[in-house]
Amino acid sequence: MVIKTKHIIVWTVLSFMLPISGPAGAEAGPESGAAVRGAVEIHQKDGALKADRSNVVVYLEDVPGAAEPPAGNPQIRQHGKQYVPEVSPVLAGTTVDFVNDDNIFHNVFSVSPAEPFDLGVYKKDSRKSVRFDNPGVINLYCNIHPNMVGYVVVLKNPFFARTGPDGVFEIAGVPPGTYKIKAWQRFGPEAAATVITAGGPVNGVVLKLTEEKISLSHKNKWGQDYVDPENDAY
Ligand SMILES: [Cu+2]
Repeated sequence: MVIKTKHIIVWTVLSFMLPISGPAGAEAGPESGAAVRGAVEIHQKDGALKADRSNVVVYLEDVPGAAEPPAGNPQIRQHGKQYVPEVSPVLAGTTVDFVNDDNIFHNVFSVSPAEPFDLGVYKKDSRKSVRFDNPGVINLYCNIHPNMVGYVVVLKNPFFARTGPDGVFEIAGVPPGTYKIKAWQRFGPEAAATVITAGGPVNGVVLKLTEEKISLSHKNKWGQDYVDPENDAY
């Protein structure tokens, strides 16, 4: 998670200086606190803004207090030879269920240092689970299908959001304080800014990401090239 200085913008907003905006009831957090809202921008190599700003994980780096993982396990489905969702931010300690929707066998493995694992090969309607205890980014691959690429982003607190295509985010229930807010993407370095809330909402945070790569090609679980990418025979 190396941050380049040129990608850092410091966006410091004293929340009491801003009018409250957004629909009533937007603060859906489990506890009292303020919403932090904004959007990400993705600047491509040619300088153009990327239209699809989905699957960016926006999170607050350090927030005091303990939090429990969700009671129900989040699911990542193997659907149409893709991981759905492709990007899953979770709180450390969360168990994720991997469910095979496809009428073919899939594997799930990761060689990421934070949580290396291999779930073996399993068939339609089967599920296997992994508990993610260590913060970090865990790349998900399938040893059969090289185009299956997913990510579990394990975070230290529950103050995070995943963007949709419009790049908009809202993190609810943030306690008063000064925080570093970061945006993680698949195709380049993170962006960061600082937010300050005195108890009211913070609006208009902009995190500017730079896209540096397109390819997500990778090796199989043995560290070798995939031999027959179209082999669905098993
Ligand atoms: Cu597969």
